[in-house]
Amino acid sequence: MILNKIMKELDAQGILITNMINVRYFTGFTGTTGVALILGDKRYFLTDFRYEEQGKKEVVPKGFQLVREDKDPVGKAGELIKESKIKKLAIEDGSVTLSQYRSFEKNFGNLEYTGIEDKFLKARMVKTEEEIKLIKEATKIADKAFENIKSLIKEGISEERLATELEYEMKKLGAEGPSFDTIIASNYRSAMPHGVASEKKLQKEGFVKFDFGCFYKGYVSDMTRTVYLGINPTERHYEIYNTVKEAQKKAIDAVKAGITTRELDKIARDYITEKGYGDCFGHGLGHGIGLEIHEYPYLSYKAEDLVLEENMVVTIEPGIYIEGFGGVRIEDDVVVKKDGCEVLNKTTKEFVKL
Ligand SMILES: [Mn+2]
Repeated sequence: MILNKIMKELDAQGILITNMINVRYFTGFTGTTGVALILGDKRYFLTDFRYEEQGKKEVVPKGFQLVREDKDPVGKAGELIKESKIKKLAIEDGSVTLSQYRSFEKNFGNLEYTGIEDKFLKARMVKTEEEIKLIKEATKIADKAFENIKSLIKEGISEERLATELEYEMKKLGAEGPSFDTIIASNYRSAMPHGVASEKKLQKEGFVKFDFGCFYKGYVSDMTRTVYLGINPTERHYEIYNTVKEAQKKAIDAVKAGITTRELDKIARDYITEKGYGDCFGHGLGHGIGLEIHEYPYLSYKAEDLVLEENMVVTIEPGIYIEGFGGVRIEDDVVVKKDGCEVLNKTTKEFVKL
């Protein structure tokens, strides 16, 4: 099992998992309060009265023993740790706060600590068939919701109202909610890569960029489409749009197990640079998705260069942004395969005029 392997690699005898995303990933627990504690070959899940029943159902099949502790989970973990006589405990160095760490030191006795977060993030990169199924469903919902609100994309409606309609559609289609603050950026605002929907009303003759997604059974989707509202796009609108579209296609065509994240980023970036827009593509090409909207691996010249493996799920989302004019981004979620990839989003990427 992966936890034992990681523990061995770190030369630790115990792992404390407090980040709820990792708790869910390793124990199956979907509630909001609980910690997992691995001590040698023993696996405990500590939670309170509210989650006793749900916790048992979820974590026992994953090999965890539920320990109910209503008052002091850290103190209880301390008792178990002291009994086990372990010497080195791995904790999530990327998410444990200083005050949590101080309370560990106070409650756990004399221990050596080591960080485990990076190994957890890497363990989560390659998805299981079950995880891929859920991400696919989340992607389907996003595609369908976008289709369902298309008739509302008109002059005069506010970005916020449109975002509300989109999120409502996703929920009606079975989503738990949006996977991040819905981005709808119209006209000059489309030049902002992360322009969260504002009270601005849509106006004619400009781009409208939609970047959105949903949670489905804990797993996310993330997609971006840019449409043109109006009837007279300029040459520049077409040029920018087609450059992004072609850059995205080149990157998608290159996705397969074995290529590295930086190689992929470079394919899209080189093309955009060749077309004269290199300075207008300031973010990475994409990122992993799963239980979180941004996960390893990051497809960026700024991030660690990692080799893509089969069944990683990543976004491919190049963009060009020109202040005062507008911007375009096109984003799909793809599953890495041995000799290529499966593109999950089905919404058209042609230049759409509405
Ligand atoms: Mn994204």
